[in-house]
Amino acid sequence: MPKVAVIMGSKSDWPTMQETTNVLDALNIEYEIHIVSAHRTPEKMIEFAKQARSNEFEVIIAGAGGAAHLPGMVAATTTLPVIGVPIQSKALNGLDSLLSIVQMPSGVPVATVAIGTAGAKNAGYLAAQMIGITNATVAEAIGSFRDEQAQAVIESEAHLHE
Ligand code: RP5
Repeated sequence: MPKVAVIMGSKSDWPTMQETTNVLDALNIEYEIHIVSAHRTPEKMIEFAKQARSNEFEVIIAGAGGAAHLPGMVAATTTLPVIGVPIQSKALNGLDSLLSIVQMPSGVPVATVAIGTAGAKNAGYLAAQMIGITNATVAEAIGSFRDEQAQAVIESEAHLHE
C-alpha cells in the first residue's frame, strides 16, 4: 500500500492537518504523521527528507504557517512530490504562509493548495490523485467520493425547493 507522509511545523498546525488525515482515512490511504520544524528542528527536517524515499513514502504533505519554510526545504532535499498546506496564521491570516510556500524558485516545485482547512483537505485529495495514477483501488475511491460529492450538491438543491 502506498504511504503518504503528513508533516507539520508545529503541534499547533494539527487541527488543520487533521483535515488531511481525515481525507486519507476516508480513502483508505496509509500515512505517517510527524512534527518537523524547519526552524526549530532543522536537522530532523533534513534527515526526514533525505530518508523519505527509502522509507517508502510516495508523496509528502507539509503544513506550515507564518515564515513557512518547511515545504520548500523538504522539496529541496527530496525528489518526491511535496504538497504544501499554508496554515491560517493569526497575525496575517495565512497570506504569509501562502506566499512563503507558493513562491518557490524554478527547479524546486511545491504543489501549493489553499489556505487553511480547504487546502488541508485538498492536499489529501491531490496526494490520492497522484497515487491513483498507478493505483486503481485509490483511483476508484476518488471516483466514488466525487460521485457522492456531486449527489450531495444535487440533494442540497432539491431541499431548497421543499
Ligand atoms: C510554523 O510556525 C508552524 O508551522 C506554525 O504554523 C507556526 C507557529 O508555530 P507555534 O509557535 O504555534 O509552535 O513553524
